[in-house]
Amino acid sequence: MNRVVAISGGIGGAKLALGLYKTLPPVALTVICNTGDDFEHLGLTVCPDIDTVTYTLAGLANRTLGWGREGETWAFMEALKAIGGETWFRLGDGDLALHVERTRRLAIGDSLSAITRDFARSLGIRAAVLPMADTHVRTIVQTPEGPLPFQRYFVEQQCAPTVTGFDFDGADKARLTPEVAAAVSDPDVSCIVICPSNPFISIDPVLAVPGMVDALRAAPAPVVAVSPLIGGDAVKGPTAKMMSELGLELSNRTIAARYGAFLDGLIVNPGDEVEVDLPQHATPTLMTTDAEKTAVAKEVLAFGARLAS
Ligand code: FO1
Repeated sequence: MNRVVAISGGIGGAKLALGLYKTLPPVALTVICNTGDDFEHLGLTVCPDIDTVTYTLAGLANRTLGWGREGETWAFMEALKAIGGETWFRLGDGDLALHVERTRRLAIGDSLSAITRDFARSLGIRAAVLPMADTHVRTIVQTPEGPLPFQRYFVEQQCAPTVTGFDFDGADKARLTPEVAAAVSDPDVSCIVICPSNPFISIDPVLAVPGMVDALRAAPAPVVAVSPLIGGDAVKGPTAKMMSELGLELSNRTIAARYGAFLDGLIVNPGDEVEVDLPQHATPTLMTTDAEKTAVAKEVLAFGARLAS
């Protein structure tokens, strides 16, 4: 069986992961998720990108917010607010159950990989959902006013501060998990897909895990990135704002250069082609409907097959 590996952040990446999941035999997909957004909040371990991918593949994702669960209730947050608790980061009641159980299992020594696998199975997911690492990696956003933990920057401050750089605390001590290492080096994998996630805060933390870039460079399968830019802008989120604040050109040249060490091909939205020294394929990459998600997935798989042959 031809397996496919996707490397994903949260909302944008999960859309392509869902397209791949619906296109492939479900057990053929492995999604490696960013954990740089993870943090400890209200005594709980929060793993937004793992959970967004899990809820999306399980058909449970909140269609309006993109994160959390559809049909969520918020009694916990209302009760927390009434007693003066922290409410800047919202956990819905159903989502809270997952957080309590994950935190309980981490406390008894279970690995994040095992917990993520078990939750995915319980929710009926047949693909493999993997955290990029089992130890803490925490994205820190550097701003002129000082460093900000990722969710303080992203949710509490709504990405308003100017970004001057990023640190991935703990990345130097992280190790590729056996599952991640096996997936990337698997000779039965026909394509490794870098999802259209934010390169700085969703993909770079994964690449910061020691050994990841080398593993991608040595991978038997072609590595294909889907650009997060459409019409020279990001569909959603702070990708374009970060690029301009970091003094980078707002084009796919920047995306290609970012992944240049291991990239075999780049998929861009029509009109966003750039002169780069690697194969490029233009196809509409906006993924609002499920049909668009599977259409992009099919283009990615066909492009990957062309690169492999
Ligand atoms: N994003 C928000 O904008 N506000 C929130 O209150 C919020 C809560 C939240 C809870 C659980 C979860 O898994 C994700 C949550 N997100 C929230 C999304 C999250 O901050 C971002 O999507 C990612 O970290 C960026 O990929």
